[in-house]
Amino acid sequence: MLFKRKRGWEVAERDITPESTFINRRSLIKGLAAGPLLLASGSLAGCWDEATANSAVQIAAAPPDPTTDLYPVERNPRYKVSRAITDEADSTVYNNFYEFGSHKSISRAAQALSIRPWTVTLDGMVEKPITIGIDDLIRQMPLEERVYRHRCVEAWSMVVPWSGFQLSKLVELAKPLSSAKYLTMQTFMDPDNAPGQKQHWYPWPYVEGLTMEEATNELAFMVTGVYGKPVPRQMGAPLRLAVPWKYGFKSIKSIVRFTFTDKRPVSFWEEIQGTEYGFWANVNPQVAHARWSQATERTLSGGRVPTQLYNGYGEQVAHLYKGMTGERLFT
Ligand SMILES: Nc1nc2c(c(=O)[nH]1)N[C@H]1C(S)=C(S)[C@@H](COP(=O)(O)O)O[C@H]1N2
Ligand SMILES: [Mo]
Repeated sequence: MLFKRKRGWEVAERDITPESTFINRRSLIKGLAAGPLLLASGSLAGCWDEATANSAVQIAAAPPDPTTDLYPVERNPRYKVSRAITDEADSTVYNNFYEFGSHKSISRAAQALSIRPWTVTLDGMVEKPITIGIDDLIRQMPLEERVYRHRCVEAWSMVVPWSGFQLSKLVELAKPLSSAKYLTMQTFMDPDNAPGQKQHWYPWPYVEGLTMEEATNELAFMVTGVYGKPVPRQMGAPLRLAVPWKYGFKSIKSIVRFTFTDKRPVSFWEEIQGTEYGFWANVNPQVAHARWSQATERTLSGGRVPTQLYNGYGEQVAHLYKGMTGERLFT
């Protein structure tokens, strides 16, 4: 995510690093041995936290994921993409997860995230608030695989075989009141293990939101796995959202709380730079970001392709926005 804030003391060079730096960094990472190179790429981009994140974090041998036996799950043929699925080796080492650093090479650092025990709270405007253990939740949901496009606002994209369940199933479990208009989602808060959360100029914890109509749309998907296995930490274990018609920052990772409300939430990036990252954030190639075009996207497999309105999902979601005026639907 690229943004600019004018606070002198921050000198946030890492935050305005052009994406070309990331591209160079990735090709470097692919071409050379990983360890020393990650350090080198850190200094390349001037990212103080990358060097620390990738060298200092001691990763204890993680216990096996208790949901491993559930995968692979059956692919739902309704959700397929004409482009090839992105290699796991590419999509699992190029991530946005600011809790572990404001750059793409957080996959090692993210292994410090403890994903058990993990509870999920459903509260706010509901019949009765519920707190449920993640394994109880996952095991009672109808799991399926869906191949979705993913389009980051920074104009890179991938095609991912997510496993999980439709968000509408979790909404049914929560039993929201009819007065609820929005669903707010919140990421864990654990600065000791997620060093990015010590960067106090960010409005932690990461928060995102959808309207109830969006949350109950068939495409809104809760991710618990990917590539036929439990979802890895860097991709948002143990529970992450996928809303493929919106820019990637809406797809919040490692969720601990779902709150039903009648007030539109201000999401993490909207709070940081609302003029560039709005609430709706629907993909549209004709509406440029304040600082770059959204007409095309660089795929993680290599090459550029045209970006599609609603990221190619207009048939399922365009009706949600019909006749809405006075809203910035596409930024
Ligand atoms: N909690 C949290 N969720 C997050 C982010 C983040 O920094 N923190 N980054 C977002 C952005 S900008 C994108 S593009 C996707 C990236 O998902 P991926 O790393 O699995 O590709 O996660 C989104 N969800
Ligand atoms: Mo993103």
